[in-house]
Amino acid sequence: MSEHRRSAEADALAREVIRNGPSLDRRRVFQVAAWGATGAMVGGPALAQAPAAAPAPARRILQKDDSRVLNIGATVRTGRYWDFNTWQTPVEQFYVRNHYPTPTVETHPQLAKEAWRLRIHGNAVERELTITYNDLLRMPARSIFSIMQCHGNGRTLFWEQQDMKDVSGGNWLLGAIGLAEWRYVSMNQLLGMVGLKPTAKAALFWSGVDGSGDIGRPLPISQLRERGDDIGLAFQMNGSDLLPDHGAPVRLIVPGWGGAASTKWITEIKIADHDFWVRLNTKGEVYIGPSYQAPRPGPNDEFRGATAEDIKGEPVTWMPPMSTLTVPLVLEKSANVPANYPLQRGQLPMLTAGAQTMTGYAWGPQHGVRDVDYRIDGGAWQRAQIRMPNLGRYTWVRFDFPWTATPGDHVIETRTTDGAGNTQPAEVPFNLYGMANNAIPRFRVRVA
Ligand SMILES: Nc1nc2c(c(=O)[nH]1)N[C@H]1C(S)=C(S)[C@@H](COP(=O)(O)O)O[C@H]1N2
Ligand SMILES: [Mo]
Repeated sequence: MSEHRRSAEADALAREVIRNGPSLDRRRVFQVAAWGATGAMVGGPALAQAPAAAPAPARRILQKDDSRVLNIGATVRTGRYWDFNTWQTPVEQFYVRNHYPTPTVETHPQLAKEAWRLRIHGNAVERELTITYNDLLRMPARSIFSIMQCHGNGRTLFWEQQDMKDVSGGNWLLGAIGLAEWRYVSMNQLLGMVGLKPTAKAALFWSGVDGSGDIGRPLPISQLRERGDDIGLAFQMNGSDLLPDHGAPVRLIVPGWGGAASTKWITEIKIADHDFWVRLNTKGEVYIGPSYQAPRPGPNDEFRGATAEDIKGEPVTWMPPMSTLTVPLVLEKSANVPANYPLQRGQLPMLTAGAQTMTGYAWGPQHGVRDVDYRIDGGAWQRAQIRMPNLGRYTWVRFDFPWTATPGDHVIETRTTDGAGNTQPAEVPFNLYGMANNAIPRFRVRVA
């Protein structure tokens, strides 16, 4: 029973975090919540005996509309980052990246909370486990503030700043990112229940629900060993149950890695003593180009919906340090200008002459943000003021700086340096799908 007491304590502490905000030492919460290794709740029957959670309050299910995001493709919506002014991104303003139409309970009854099942299995777990949505709600949950960001964020800079017309993909500008508070059950909790064998090499997180059922991504087991408290199964975003667009009822979150690792509508976790190759880590979301080397599969690796010939490039992982002003980028060379973009092709955003406060966002989830610099018209780099809150490496920071704008056209550049001293480069080498372009963005403005 002591495990259940500790779970209640973890929940009480989590509530305290939410009440008290950033000042509370979150690590304390995380330590208390990491109790899964004792494995008391193993298997279906034991779960069924666990004390029932309080019924969740009824929540209105919103289907996202396009009034506060920008439609850049049939199933793809970018955040209007030039309109952002909050630290936490409201769900209505959060980007959506779906390879296929959003599956809902109507189209996919297995996504109903009562029907949803997650199977954890494979030759590197001690005991296989299938859990229901209610089982998940009974487990100790954590809260984490983390950005979610598509690997393709910044792709536009390949076209606009580096003249790389061969780069293909959606025109995200710098809006394929948002920051949410995620409520989740950690992988450490789940791994404690299934028992991880020392032979474990990789874990495949699989949906199999949307589209042709080919979406999922593996993680090397080192990620789960190093960050098992941070990676987990999320069921709430900003305090409300997940929307269908964001993976309802349950999705994976892998803070800091590009969004493709964070499988939505998840139904299966397979943990094995070999690597996995699927569409998204062979030819789907990989670095393909002369500067990158395609990995070689091992003899016992498992292929699901992909073959060895499909392995075309390096799988993408951490997102590098990046920054943006809340100013729309000028679109001149991109193949298309999204409908409803606030600027026509080649048009510059207008600013009023005189004293301005320029605002922006900076992030670098592997090591956190150390400094943000800016420069005007190629002048000297100056330090921007970073504003609170700043809750650790997985969150972004807001920054600002004063600028006395003089009439005429100007170029403003912003640059993040992360905690390990990595700084945004002037240019990024070509890769076919335009992954992770963190080149220093150049914002052109017209002052009148
Ligand atoms: N099942 C499934 N999971 C998925 C995807 C998808 O199309 N299907 N898209 C991935 C990609 S590429 C990204 S960037 C994130 C986007 O998450 P969001 O739409 O909640 O912002 O989900 C990831 N998980
Ligand atoms: Mo993505």
